[in-house]
Amino acid sequence: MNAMAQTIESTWQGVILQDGPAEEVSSTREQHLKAFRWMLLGRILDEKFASLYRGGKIHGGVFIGRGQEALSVSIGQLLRKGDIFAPLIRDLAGRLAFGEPILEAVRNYLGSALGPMRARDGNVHRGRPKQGLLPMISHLGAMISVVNGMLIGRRFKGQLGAVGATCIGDGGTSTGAFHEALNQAAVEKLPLVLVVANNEYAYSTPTSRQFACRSLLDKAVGYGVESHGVDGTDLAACLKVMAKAVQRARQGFGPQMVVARLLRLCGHGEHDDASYIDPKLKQSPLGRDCIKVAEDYLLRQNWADSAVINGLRAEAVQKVEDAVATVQREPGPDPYKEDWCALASRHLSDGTV
Ligand SMILES: Cc1ncc(C[n+]2csc(CCOP(=O)(O)OP(=O)(O)O)c2C)c(N)n1
Ligand SMILES: [Mg+2]
Repeated sequence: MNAMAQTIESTWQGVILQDGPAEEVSSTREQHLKAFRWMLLGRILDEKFASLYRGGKIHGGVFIGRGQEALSVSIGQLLRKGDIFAPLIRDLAGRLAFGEPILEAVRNYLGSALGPMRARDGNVHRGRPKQGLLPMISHLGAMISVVNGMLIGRRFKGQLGAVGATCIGDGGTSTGAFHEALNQAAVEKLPLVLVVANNEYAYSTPTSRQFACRSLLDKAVGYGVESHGVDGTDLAACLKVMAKAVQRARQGFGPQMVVARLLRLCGHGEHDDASYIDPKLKQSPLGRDCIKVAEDYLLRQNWADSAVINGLRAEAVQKVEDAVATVQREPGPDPYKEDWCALASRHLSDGTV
């Protein structure tokens, strides 16, 4: 096996939580290939969910991260085992990069009793808190204070060194929860990385109707928080900036806010045609597809050729097809097998998930 093939092979090894100081080796060929592979898998799985939704096989909403994979993967991949990750609705690619097995995602969407929430909750509402992957709270901004609380809890126990990361959109930065939590993180100097995806719209509301500051970076300045701007369509830039943010949080410089500019190349959810997005924005650099940008970069650097890229794409398609075929044969929930207690079934209430 030649060196390029070996690297590709190793990027497909094991779906486990990241280990080791990944942020110290940013910008390497291996890291880019690994990230690109998660981006592809996230995109293809998202597209599968969208198609299953249109076919009536998924109940509830489907919210995808098309156009935001570079940003999402950067944070997921740069966290380590022992860190905390609280993703938002467009972070399937980041979840996979952090270590969420593809089967967990498919089981939750298709309502398998073997899924992490045992079909008691759907779509993005899934996680493994014990492994640092928090189930998403829909109320925008609420996840930040949950991560703060976990980081403070670890500090009380003397467990230092972990970073907590969470993601939010431009619209979410207008909530009271966002401001209270950012202020608390700053005062407590918590190792928090707050990733803001400014995709120019909160549902159909443009940023001009959301905030009057020059840039969302200014919101961090107001609380004494270090902030970093990045082109969210550019994987190389995202990996570099995110590595710095994660490292500074881990080294004790307090919360870090990363603000990425990009567009979501889809509706708010699969029920939305996104017809309100300004065509001029779509044609601007913000409207670039981050997968295409990353692919061109890999080719330009001579880190992969088109055969390698096609191979990665074909493997991702196969993984998605296999996972869906497996889950479609699994049983749905059986309420008579649940061990009920107040407001929940026991495994959810005692935190064994
Ligand atoms: C506190 C709160 N208000 C309103 C909503 C309803 N809601 C869900 S997503 C969304 C838009 C979010 O926009 P943004 O934060 O920019 O993220 P994006 O969807 O663009 O990724 C809204 C208004 C909510 N979930 N929580
Ligand atoms: Mg938005």
